[in-house]
Amino acid sequence: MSKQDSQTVIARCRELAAISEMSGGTFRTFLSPAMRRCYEVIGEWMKRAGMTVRLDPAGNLRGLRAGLHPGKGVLLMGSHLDTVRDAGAFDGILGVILAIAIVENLQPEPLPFDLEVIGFCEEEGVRYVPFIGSRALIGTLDEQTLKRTDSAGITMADAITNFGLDPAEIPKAALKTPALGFLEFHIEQGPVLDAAGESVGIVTSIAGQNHALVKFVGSANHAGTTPMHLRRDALSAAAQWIVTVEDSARSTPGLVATIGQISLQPSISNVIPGEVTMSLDVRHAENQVRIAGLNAIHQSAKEISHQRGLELLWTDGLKMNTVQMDDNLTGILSAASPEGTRRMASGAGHDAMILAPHIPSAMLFLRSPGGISHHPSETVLPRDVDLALEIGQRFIESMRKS
Ligand code: HGY
Ligand code: MN
Ligand code: MN
Repeated sequence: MSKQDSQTVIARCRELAAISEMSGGTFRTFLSPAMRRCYEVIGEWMKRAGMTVRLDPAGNLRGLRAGLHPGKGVLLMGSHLDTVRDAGAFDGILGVILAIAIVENLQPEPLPFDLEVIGFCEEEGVRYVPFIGSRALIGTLDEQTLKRTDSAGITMADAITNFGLDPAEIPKAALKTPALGFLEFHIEQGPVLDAAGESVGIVTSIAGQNHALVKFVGSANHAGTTPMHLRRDALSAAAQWIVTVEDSARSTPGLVATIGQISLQPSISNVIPGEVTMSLDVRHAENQVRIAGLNAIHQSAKEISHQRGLELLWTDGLKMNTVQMDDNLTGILSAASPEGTRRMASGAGHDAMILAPHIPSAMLFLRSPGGISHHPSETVLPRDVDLALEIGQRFIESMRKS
């Protein structure tokens, strides 16, 4: 069997990047037609690597290489298949394609334990909520979440049914065999490795994050006849708040705060905006600092809405504390990596943060040239992918012996 190398891995990621629900860019969401095509293509590669393939009831694509002693547990590798809008070709999918190549490159004799490669169905949360697939794997995808609707008003349960799966079967997506561990390869998505001229980094922890939906409610009115002192302009309030959000984050080392989405009503050029709704994403490696930053940002929204006589509607969303990777598994990964490989925290969220509290988890970052991600110019270097393939082989051989 020919050895899979970086050329195959990168070509496969770029092939999948063209399987998209937007023209001229990469965009793949939960159980979309593009995702179905992605399952078919990756499923073939999994079969070629000697794995049996199934789609679990939550829409996770799962390739299994049976071991000699199934009772010995299962080693998991993988990452997510979905993307943000106008994404790069490597976020998430690289972790799945690398894992398949590592399996394909293994010696033919079976491992003592099962090896499963998982392509998680939705991590970004663009269509519904983040971490659907990894939450289904650990059995925490609840009924409430299945009732969430997408922008077309379709519930998650209906999306699953429309795709040809059965939401009632979702508990069967949960892991049955004890897991020896979970290893996720992922691009760093930041500037650290590139600035240091290093290929790979070993992840120590994944930063916690809080999301919120923030709405300023004022009064729409005539743009020509309403004097400035009589206005309750929701967009001016939002603009003032957005600058305070940035100031808060800039003044706290390591705190990041992002307003990625904004919509206003009625959004007509000669009408004063009556309502503005924004998304808020706040993260930090330390929980207390993140919470303190979030509270300060919330307080500033209250003050601005009060000063301007507006109403503030604040809806908390995702709340996740910082998650530590497993010491033992990270030690095995470190021993499989070049001497002196950097250890680093992750500012980005990953499926490993859902699994880590339940399954010993480790992550290896690959350099992001230019530190760019969630953007079409996201890329990887062949030599870094070749090194990751070698590290993955050594990691599995160590697990074989342990
Ligand atoms: O938002 C994140 O950190 C990840 O890309 N979902
Ligand atoms: Mn992402
Ligand atoms: Mn990702």
